[in-house]
Amino acid sequence: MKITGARAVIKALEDNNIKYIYGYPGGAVTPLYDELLNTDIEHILVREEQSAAHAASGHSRTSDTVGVCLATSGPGATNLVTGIATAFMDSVPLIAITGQVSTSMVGTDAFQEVDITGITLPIVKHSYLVKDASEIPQIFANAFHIANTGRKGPVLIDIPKDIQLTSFEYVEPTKPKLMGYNPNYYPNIKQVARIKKILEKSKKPLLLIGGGAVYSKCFKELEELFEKVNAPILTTLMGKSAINNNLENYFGMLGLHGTAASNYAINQCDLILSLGARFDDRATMLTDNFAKNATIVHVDIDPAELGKNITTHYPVVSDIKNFLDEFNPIIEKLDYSNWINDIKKLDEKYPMKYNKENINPPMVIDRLCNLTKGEAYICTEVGQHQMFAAQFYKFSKPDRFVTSGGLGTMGYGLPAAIGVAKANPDATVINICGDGSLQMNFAEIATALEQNLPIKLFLFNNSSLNLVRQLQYFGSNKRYSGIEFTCNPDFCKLVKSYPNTEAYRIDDISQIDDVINKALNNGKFTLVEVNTQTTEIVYPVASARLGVKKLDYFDGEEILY
Ligand SMILES: Cc1ncc(C[n+]2csc(CCOP(=O)(O)OP(=O)(O)O)c2C)c(N)n1
Repeated sequence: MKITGARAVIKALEDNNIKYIYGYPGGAVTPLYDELLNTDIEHILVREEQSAAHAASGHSRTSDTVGVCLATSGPGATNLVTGIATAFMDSVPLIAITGQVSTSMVGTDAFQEVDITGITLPIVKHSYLVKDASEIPQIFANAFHIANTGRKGPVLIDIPKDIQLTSFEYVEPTKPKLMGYNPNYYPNIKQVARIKKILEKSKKPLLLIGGGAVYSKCFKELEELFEKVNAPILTTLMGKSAINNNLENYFGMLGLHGTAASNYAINQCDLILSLGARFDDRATMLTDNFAKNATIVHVDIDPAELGKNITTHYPVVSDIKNFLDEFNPIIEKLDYSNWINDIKKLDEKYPMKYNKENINPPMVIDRLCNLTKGEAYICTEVGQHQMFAAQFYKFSKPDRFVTSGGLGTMGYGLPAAIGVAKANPDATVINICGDGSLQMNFAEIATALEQNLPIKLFLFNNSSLNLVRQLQYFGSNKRYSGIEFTCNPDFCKLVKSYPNTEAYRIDDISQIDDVINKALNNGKFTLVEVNTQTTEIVYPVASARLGVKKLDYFDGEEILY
């Protein structure tokens, strides 16, 4: 059977159960767009290519399918770059397809030509420039395999226009077998036994859960571990939705904006059992002062992570679920009540809190968490609102937190929410945003409406890039520079200018519950705007100079560990 390159691309997507593709057309992908008319795969036309990558990322993170985005050559491809880097940093499986100028023109500075495989080299797991149409079936089979195995990540496939039009004799791809690519999913049993012994010897262990545990889908296995090992639990930002945040032993997020209790625990513990956390600098802060008294057991699917940022005493290469499948059955019940009580006391002395007199983001997020029972999908942009969401939304179900943790990409939340809502049509999908971030990609409101997605935007409007203001407050002696917006739109009117939307403003504490309930139940795309103060600070803040050894707590209080 002879088929064209473009048909082969669509067939490869069909064969991989792809139902949606997020994209934006252009001259170098017209054959692919023509082929999209002959398939059941639904194309979702975004308003800018970056959003196609973010939407595909949101889809991927909250479903069993790999997100796919499509852009034309040149500016279309470069607009994808931020989205690809965002996915790379958070280990999100993604297939990014770009059109390229025709083969004979590659390298001639042709119209809309850009070397996208070169540009993206450091931010993809792998990339392909297709040189022969007959390679397409195998390239796609390999690309899906690479994106969705081992430590997951984005794969870029750049396809010249003439190759999309070329016909070739179709041959089924073989099962991917890639030289030098053999991700290891299973732990060495001897190592698992050794870690059991190390844990049993420890007096003050703590369990640190990272994003790798979310991707490993080991919610149940983690609960089994927590039932057996009564030790304190911490998470990274990315690990928050790997566990039920209401567990009694869970002391919150560690690091820069982590709880006082978790940073205390890091200082005091004698063992960290890290499951899928990569010791990012926001979590460890200054590594010289990080967990100085602790033996570090680091379980990660990516061998390159082990010992990368901090000295690892016991590295284990494994998928987290597979590690727990071996570890849980051999572990006896272990109880560290004294150690837990120690941390609890500190937690009671220095709890997470917010001002109860004036309306503020933590107060609204706390209510939102209550009214959604911690079960909503929470997407975020990047800024203070993101940190408040991480601190105050207590997730009770797995895989619900969709945030750009690694790259910290403003403009991520709304398009990601579109992907989440497409992948989970009956779920409540909320994007928590600041006015700076929302304005980066707010044109995607139209995409959400075209798709009939009743996403809820919770906008904390301070007419300012307030997380940067906070950095300048602490780091630049309160010399504020380049952070103020003096011409913001009336966001409610803006959203209402689209058909079939709702917009509410919360001005007073007494309105919070009522407005949240209305927003959650109206079945429409909705904006809830809360005007907040620029004086808002995300507390606690770990010291840039001393890391987790010193914390600026609320009301100017300092905690030294
Ligand atoms: C694309 C991008 N540009 C710049 C930054 C740097 N940055 C981090 S937070 C922030 C301010 C965010 O402002 P806003 O979205 O209004 O949220 P707020 O902090 O006010 O809650 C900026 C500019 C970034 N993270 N991403």
